[in-house]
Amino acid sequence: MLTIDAVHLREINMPLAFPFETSFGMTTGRRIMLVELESDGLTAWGECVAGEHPYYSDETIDTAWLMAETELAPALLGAEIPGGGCCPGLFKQVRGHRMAKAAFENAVWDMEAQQKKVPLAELLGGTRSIIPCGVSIGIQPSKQALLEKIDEALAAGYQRIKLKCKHGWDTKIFEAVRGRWPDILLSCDANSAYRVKDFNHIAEWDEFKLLMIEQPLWHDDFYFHSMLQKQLETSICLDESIRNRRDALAAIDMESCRIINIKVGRVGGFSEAIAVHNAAAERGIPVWCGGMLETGIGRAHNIALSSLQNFSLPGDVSASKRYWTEDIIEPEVTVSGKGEIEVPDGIGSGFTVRRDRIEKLTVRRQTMRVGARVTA
Ligand code: OSB
Ligand code: MG
Repeated sequence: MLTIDAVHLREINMPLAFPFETSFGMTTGRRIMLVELESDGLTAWGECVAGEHPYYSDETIDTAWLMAETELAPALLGAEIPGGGCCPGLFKQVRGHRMAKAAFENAVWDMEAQQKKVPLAELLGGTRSIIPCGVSIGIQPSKQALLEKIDEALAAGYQRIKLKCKHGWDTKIFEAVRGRWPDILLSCDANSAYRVKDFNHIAEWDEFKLLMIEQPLWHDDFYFHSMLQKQLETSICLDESIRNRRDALAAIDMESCRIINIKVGRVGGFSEAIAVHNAAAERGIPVWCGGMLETGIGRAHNIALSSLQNFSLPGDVSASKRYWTEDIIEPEVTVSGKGEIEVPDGIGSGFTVRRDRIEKLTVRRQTMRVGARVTA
């Protein structure tokens, strides 16, 4: 059994090593909420992947902070629970706010792994000792700049290249990339940039033999994706639309996609991520682990999740140095020349959190304890 004695919330501000542009906007630095839990002398961390603006999902770091403070920390503090699997129950009265919930739930799983002295990956049911890695390459200032980025990623060994796309940065770009690299695993991610009038335009991409087209239409849609999938040879992969296991079942049944991107924050924590993974596995739908420009804390959790068997396609979980000049964990996440990350076999996440570095990056903090609340 675990009892959470204290919750520490922090906001850290971290500049990205390289700007990241998607169809919904440009990110140059991140404001990130971290959750640190204390239980019986142990400490565990969780990262909230909500962005600064509600452009990818309706949550932001500020809504997550509010929910953490007013609902989630009070629900968790003092509760006596066996582990992370109990969090969905504790939080069930709160509708939505899945990224905020995931930051807490994932920290509790991490704590449980430490208490049981097992690797987090093993606790989650993972079986893979190495995970295949891809990269997500943002929209670049020029085609030449993009080709250079791809060159670098391939030279580093990454197994799949995903191109962010939007109107004006799609067909011509795919043509140039395919012209230069006819055989690489290539995919694209539109983050909902297209509409029904674009179906014929998207169908032209079949000639590029993309591994998948990620979330071409509305962020909350299954029906029109199903209409589009009927007109494509290329597989659709859903990201934004899949909030939970039931969404995955609906999307699979309606043939809205043939591949699912699982982001543990988007689905509300490890319990639901495992449920989506299992539902997809039972129906022969491969999944891969998405990324949200995480620090090492979220990245370590993504690695543990990616060790589950049906994470069979290369994910967006890549090396720390692609995002940060200096990460907040030790060792930093590295990718081998074969484009693989080793799943740590140490206790817990297998990484150490660098408190000194976090301290320097912290711009806001709050501590809550059972029966008392202290603002620092
Ligand atoms: O749609 O997968 C996405 C980043 C922020 C928001 C949404 C997405 C992304 C990425 C980056 O593609 C993945 C990563 O490298 O972390
Ligand atoms: Mg995506």
